[in-house]
Amino acid sequence: MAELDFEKLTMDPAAQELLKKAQAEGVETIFDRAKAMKPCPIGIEGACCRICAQGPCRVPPPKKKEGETGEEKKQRMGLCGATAETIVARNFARMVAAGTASHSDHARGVAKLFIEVANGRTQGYQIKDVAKLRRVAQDWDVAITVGEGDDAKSRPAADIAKELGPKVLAEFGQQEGEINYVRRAPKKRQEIWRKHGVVPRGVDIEVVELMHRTHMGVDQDYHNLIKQSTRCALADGWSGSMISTDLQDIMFGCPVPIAGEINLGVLKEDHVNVVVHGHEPLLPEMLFVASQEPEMIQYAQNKGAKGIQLAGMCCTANEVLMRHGVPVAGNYLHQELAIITGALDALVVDVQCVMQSLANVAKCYHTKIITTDDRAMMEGAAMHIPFDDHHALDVARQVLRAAIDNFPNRRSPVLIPSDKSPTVVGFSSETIQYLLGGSIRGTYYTLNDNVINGRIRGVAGVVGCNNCRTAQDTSHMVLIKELIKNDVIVLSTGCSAMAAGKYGLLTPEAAKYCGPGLAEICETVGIPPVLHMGACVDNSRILIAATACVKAGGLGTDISDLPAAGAAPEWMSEKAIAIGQYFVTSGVYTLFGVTFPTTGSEIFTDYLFKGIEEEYGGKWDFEADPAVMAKKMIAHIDSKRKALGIDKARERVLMDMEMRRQMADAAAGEEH
Ligand code: NFS
Ligand code: SF4
Repeated sequence: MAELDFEKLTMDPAAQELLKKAQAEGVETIFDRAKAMKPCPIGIEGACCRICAQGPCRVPPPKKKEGETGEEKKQRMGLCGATAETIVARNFARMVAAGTASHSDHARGVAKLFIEVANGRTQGYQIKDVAKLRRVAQDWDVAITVGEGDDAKSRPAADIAKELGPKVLAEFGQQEGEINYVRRAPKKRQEIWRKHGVVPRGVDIEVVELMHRTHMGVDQDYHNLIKQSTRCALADGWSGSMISTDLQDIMFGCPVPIAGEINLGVLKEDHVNVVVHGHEPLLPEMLFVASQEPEMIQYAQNKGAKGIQLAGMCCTANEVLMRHGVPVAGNYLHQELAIITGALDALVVDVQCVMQSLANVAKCYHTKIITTDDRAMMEGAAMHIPFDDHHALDVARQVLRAAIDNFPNRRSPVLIPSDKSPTVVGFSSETIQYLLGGSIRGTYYTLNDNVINGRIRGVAGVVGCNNCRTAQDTSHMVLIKELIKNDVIVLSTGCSAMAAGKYGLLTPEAAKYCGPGLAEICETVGIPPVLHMGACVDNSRILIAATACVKAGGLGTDISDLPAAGAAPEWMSEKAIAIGQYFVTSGVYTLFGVTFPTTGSEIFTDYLFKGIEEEYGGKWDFEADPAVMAKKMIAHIDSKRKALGIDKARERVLMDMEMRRQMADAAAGEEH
């Protein structure tokens, strides 16, 4: 194994410590493989087509900047004549389709569970948030009262849920019309989508049509292809993902502020350590319940452990953290490292972002990899215990018992890094409304007011993955710190939110990193400058929050008017591309880091970076340097402030604050 330069691979001291252990023990990780295998230079630009067996066809970029002859252009075609534009747009479209499919298949499972819960056919689940059930039901035209006029009474929750469930599930197979939540968007946004013919009809149909149109010899006009990519991505953000968030909140509880801890230091040497990893919170909800049962704890004690430490990883972690305060063991690049601690008794996985190398790493330690979803099996996993909603609690108990049984099998030296940070999470759009809303002039009023007066310069969504091609967490941290230093409040989800947590940015004390305006808000309201809004499906919460800002007034009439921007500085998954596309076409300037998958076609990339803005008011951008990325986002925020005519207010308020500070300093000086 080649030597690794740990500091360059990750800024996380816990990860560095465990990578050293892995090297000493001869255990290979993604970091070793990334060093040994460089990405394909043509594939990285999206310019390789392998959708038929005449290829793969590679379309390299033009050799000359200008004056390319027809003959030269022809050489840059696939065998069938597909141009760089078509090939790149098709590859991009397929990423959108896969990302949308992932979020939506998750959502479908949630909707099916919801129906079972409504009918009382499950074990362990219930309708926890009746208030949210009633709000969501109204959005689906499901009655929440019975009787007329003065006799009207509240309708029982189970009755509402029984009618709501099938209505929501039907949206996946809906063939015509419009997805329901389009009406949640600002009016102007709805008009833009209708004008361009991109309002999704249903969830599944948009994925299927997009896959058809990217088949060999179908849609060969990049603009027409991106149009369907947009319709598909909007079905992700405004339907699939939004449905997951809503129904999960109803069943498991809408998040409210709660304390937690994050990083590998949450594992405990003398406890049975169980990490839940993946994306769907259905089974983890029951694992949480089972892990607290006295019989289960007794069972662990009988095997010589002090208790059971349940922790999360990736988006599953976000789900159980923000609802129950279950600690987080880490983000995406921590999954192999958790095993390398030698203290992980079971790694329980479901779907998405689960590396196949886990089985290999686990061979060197005692960790049992337990797969739990029939859609996601893994060769070499220790066992498969399938989730079953009718006996979910029993399944959870079975999983925990398997983990406990494995506790006495620990062998290699155990190393649990001491690193862990406290966090405050649970900022659903409802929580933000409660904390930064106003009772008189409508929701989100206080937030808007502070954006208008300039204490808050703007709002940034910083989301997405880790990517082993760039130092773990570094870009997230540089970007977020620069934003909050400039009074930009950050909304975060996914592995990015976990990165923020690891370095202390999810606590109100992080106000010390903020500019004076944002610091004042954080101190007055008692919130962190980075609001953890959940898993990646919960990016839908950011759409709702943005819409609420528009509706509260004073910041324009559409999402694209807001002084806001989005970024995924360390993205890697197809889901991130689907998310990016629905943010852009919902009106948000969205920047990605690391690499950009369309640079193989200048024309197509130009469209994403410029032309698309004329149609949707949002656009893509690529920036590998997180400090420059922050500058670009702030410049965009400032241009939106100027367009709204609120650029001067900020100068005034900051001057006021500076004056107040000087007065305070002077007063303090006199006292001494
Ligand atoms: Ni989002 Fe969450 Fe993480 Fe990326 Fe994967 S866990 S769904 S895809 S890697 S942020
Ligand atoms: Fe080559 Fe065309 Fe087949 Fe793609 S579809 S692999 S460009 S021949």
